[in-house]
Amino acid sequence: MVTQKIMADLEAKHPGESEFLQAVREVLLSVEDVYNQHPEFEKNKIVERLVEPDRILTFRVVWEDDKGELQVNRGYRVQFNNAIGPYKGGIRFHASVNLSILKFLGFEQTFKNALTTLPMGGAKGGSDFSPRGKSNAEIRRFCQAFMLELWRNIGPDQDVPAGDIGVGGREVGYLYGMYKKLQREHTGTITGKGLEFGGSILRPEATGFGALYFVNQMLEEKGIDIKGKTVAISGFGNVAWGAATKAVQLGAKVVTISGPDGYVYDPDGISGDKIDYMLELRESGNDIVAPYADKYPSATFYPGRKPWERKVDIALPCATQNEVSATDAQQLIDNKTLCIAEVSNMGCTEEAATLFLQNKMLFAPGKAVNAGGVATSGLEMSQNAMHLSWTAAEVDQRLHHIMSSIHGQCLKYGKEPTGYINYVKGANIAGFMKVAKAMIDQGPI
Ligand code: 2IT
Repeated sequence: MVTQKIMADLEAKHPGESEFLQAVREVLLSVEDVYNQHPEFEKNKIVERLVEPDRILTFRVVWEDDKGELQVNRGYRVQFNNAIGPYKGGIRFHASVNLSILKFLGFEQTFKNALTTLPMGGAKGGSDFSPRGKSNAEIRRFCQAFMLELWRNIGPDQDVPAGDIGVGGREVGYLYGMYKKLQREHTGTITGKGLEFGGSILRPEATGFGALYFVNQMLEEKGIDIKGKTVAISGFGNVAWGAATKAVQLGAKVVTISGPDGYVYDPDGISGDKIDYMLELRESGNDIVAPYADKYPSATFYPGRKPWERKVDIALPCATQNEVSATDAQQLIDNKTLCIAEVSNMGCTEEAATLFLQNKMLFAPGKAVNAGGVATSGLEMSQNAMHLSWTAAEVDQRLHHIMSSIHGQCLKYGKEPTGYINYVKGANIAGFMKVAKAMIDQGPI
């Protein structure tokens, strides 16, 4: 494989799909050596096939706002690759959603899901609908209208959506309710459901919990104890909340959270009712974090700034893609940050990730760190298929096991002769090998 040639072709074919091209480039650069050692990959055109989604659905979503006016949005589902299992991946509702973002997410999801050890293919969907400032009734009408189109293309063995940015428990409930009404079957198609109707007990906190289990292993590998370490978290959504909860449980001290409006620094630590307050902030629907500093006098709000300027031991981007720039990365390096783990998908720009690797930082990519979310979705699928529900302890134990396995795969493929663990390379090669082998074994389809 000549990465440059493949990338040039892709760039010509998809100009402007910058996030998708970024995600592909990162994977191809990581797997290039392994690819060249396996002539069967080239022979089977694995990369050429992998970068082309199985199919992309786009559709119109018409809904009525509270003023009685009709609104029109665009809905998508990118069914990226089902070589190892049914399509699986979240739905994102955010004004920024476009095909480039959903293709990057679907591509990443394919490898992430492969890492989980569970049989799930990769997909992603969503809409440019912005939940910000919308009433509950508007959200409900939008979710129902979205599902009115999507339902024919999903199913328990076909494609199982879930939440992502802008899609939490409430939205999953509305989406699933409509799906069930149209399909007339209670198959559990969509994960992140309420506990009363087939949800898995740990799904809301799973992404954050899994991320901290992974971070803990990264630190342990270096002989570092997480207890007493300071943590900068960005975002204040479901993922940030789960990460903060588990960080505190493990004895670390979380000192920041952030929103599109800026970040709050709380040197006393964000724990207990302060973590619960994050949920309240989110539920207000205003998408701002500033009120935290009004409620808790120990905190200061820094408008328009990012938490990476704080000197901390551990940095956890938990908000969205490309939220850590090269400048932020340099700051984190200069601050001698012990560990940077992407909890958001592709939380670092290409330049930032390169800087971390060049400086031999303890750095891990989203597809490994945040895989606990989709893994627990996979466990929800298993429970639904078996018509039973596991206890929190059972789910947590499986989540632990899965995160350890992902860490082990990163070590296997990412440990360099110098002893440095390149988690980016490790995760990409491990995920790629599994998907590539499945594709070859199933023939050129
Ligand atoms: O990025 C992700 O892994 C998710 N949004 C979760 C996907 C899922 O199917 O649970």
